[in-house]
Amino acid sequence: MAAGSDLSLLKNKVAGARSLTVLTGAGISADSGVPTFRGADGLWRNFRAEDLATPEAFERDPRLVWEWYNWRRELITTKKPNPAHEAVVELERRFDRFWLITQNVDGLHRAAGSTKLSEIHGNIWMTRCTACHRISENHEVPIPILPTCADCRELLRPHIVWFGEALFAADLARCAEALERCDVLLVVGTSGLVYPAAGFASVAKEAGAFVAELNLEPTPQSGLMDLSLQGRAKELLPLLL
Ligand code: BJW
Ligand code: ZN
Repeated sequence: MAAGSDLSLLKNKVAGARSLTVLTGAGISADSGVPTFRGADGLWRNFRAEDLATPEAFERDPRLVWEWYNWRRELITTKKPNPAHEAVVELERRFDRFWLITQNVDGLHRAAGSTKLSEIHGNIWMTRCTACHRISENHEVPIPILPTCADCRELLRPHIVWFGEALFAADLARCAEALERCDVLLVVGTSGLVYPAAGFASVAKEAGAFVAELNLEPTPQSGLMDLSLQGRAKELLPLLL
């Protein structure tokens, strides 16, 4: 658990901020029972990213990739937002200038009530047409394999940013603005290994923000943080309110 003095320092920084940005990763949803990617029980322990989470994998075997996403949908549909997601909603309510950047595709931030957010790696409850690029919400569990577009009948893919794919330019622009203008950046439950999100803490710090990490364990990014709190997101985040 975090040292009390660090906690009260961060609480003061948050209370004194005019603009707050929060960056979240799989660790915030771990407290809801959603598996992370790189931990001891992480998804990449049992599945190879290159077989499932790349455009090449989908081209090679769309059925296999959709089966994996159906399995993830089944798992996530049973999960609910936890007190950490709820604390983020409360932070959004308290700040006029607030932005949430999440790498999570599970939709739990939206389910909790967050509205000012960029889901930079997409959303597992959305599909995108491989031909006409139409994006649609779809909550079917399981989704019938192979799903096709209601408009043009071509193959649908998950609306997810896979390895080697560029993030959406509009999301990146929105994130850059939120990182450059914030007084405080909270980095919650991410290993800080996947770019471009792994570079976001440096962007905010170089722009003058106070940058704090909330994570179960130290990460490769801990050294650049102004403060690193160790503990569960669902316990730490509510303490900042
Ligand atoms: C807790 C907790 C609790 C646990 N409380 N904390 C070499 C090869 C190929 C690619 C690259 C390469 N080198 C660099 C790249 C680029 C690549 C990259 O960064 N790779 C690195 C891994 C090396 N990045 C990309 O490819 C990105 N695109 C890109 O760069 O495009 C460039 C481009 C420009 C122009 C044209 C074309 C291209 C895209 C990255 C997309 C990432 N997508 C994924 C998977 C999607 C599949 C899916 O989910 O369905 O997104 S990867 C996966 O990692 C997922 C996550 O969002 C992302 C980040 O993971 P996260 O959230 O940090 O989770 P974990 O598991 O790593 O960490 C959990 C943390 O929580 C841990 O620290 C725990 O301690 C903590 N924790 N319980 C608090 N209770
Ligand atoms: Zn279409």
